[in-house]
Amino acid sequence: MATFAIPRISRRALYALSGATALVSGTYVYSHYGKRPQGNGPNGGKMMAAAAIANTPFHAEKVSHVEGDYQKIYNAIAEAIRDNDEYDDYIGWGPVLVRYAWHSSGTYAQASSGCPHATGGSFGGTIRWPKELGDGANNGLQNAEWFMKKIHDKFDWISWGDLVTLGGVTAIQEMGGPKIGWRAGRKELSADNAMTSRLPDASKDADYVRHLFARMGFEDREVVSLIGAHALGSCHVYAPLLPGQKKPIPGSGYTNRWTASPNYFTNEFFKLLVDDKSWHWKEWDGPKQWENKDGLMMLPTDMALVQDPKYKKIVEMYAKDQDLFFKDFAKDFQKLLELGIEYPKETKTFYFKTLDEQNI
Ligand code: FMI
Repeated sequence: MATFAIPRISRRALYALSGATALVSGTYVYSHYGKRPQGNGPNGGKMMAAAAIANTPFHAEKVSHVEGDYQKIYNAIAEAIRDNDEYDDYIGWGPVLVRYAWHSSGTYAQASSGCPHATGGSFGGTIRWPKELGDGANNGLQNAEWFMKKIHDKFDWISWGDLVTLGGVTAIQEMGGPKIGWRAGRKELSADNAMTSRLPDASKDADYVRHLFARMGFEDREVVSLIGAHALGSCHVYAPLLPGQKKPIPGSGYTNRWTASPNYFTNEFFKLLVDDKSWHWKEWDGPKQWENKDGLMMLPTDMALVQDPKYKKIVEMYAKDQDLFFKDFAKDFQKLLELGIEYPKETKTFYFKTLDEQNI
């Protein structure tokens, strides 16, 4: 695609085959409300009586654009993914766009006794503000912003929150994943609303994961299905270089891929957790991570999903039944992307066609 400075190499076959801080620290949660007690329950403290309302403080607007307008943006993102498939050693752009959508949404915190209404989430598109994008947990997502900026230059009427989440939906579907329902109407919020230090820390255990995701309102089964997206993509000590970029920017510090098909959405992540008997701590100078005989990786929080008996049952279920995983993931990913948002009753849920389905 001409607007991307990367040479066009179309290799669909290879593409298909190749394979937040209310930082929970002790018992306190740091939010922009300051340090507040988190409480012991998985909901991070006693919920407010009016939690149902307080948990959806962002009111989506009634949009004037129709489904076909958004399908055009879907197609522009999908074509840019397809036509620039050499990015990140031929993993391509899909996985980083999924991570971008997740990190924009995963800043969400429900209302609780310390915080009278919910905050964060994808609504305001605040991940593009330097303060939020520069959060350590977002290392490497500068590349996703670079990619999306070119799409926004062409379709400047779409809000950033809508664009970032639509990017995640497009990437999942184009990488062979399930159809994800998507709704428009997010509005821009100013840089004052940028959230930092709210995303999970990959070095932690199952209890930490359970509490962190409960802050967003997710239960065990939803947490496991969402983390199943680690079938995709790779960890990076340094983010892949962009065209013309000389000095690499830091990634998460972890390294390698989770599965042998990092640009194809599957239940392979769960199968590897259940079936592979060769997992051991990687010997290296970097952060603690697991490695198997084939050089694939797991984060400590990934391995926590088979160390915790409740999580493990769900992992085993998804390892056996990819259709069930796809069904759950579609529902849970849409929930993630819509955290904190109340839509006008007439808002339609769109299900976009893939490029293949349109013979493009
Ligand atoms: Fe994950 N992720 N993730 N992830 N993620 C990635 C990459 C990555 C964590 C940590 C983590 C979810 C949850 C969580 C997703 C999707 C999702 C990396 C490597 C790390 C360290 C980043 C890099 O480039 O080095 C946790 C432990 C902390 C934030 C965590 O809870 C969820 C819920 C999802 C989707 C729903 C994807 C697709 C990638 C690959 C990105 C890429 O660039 O390849």
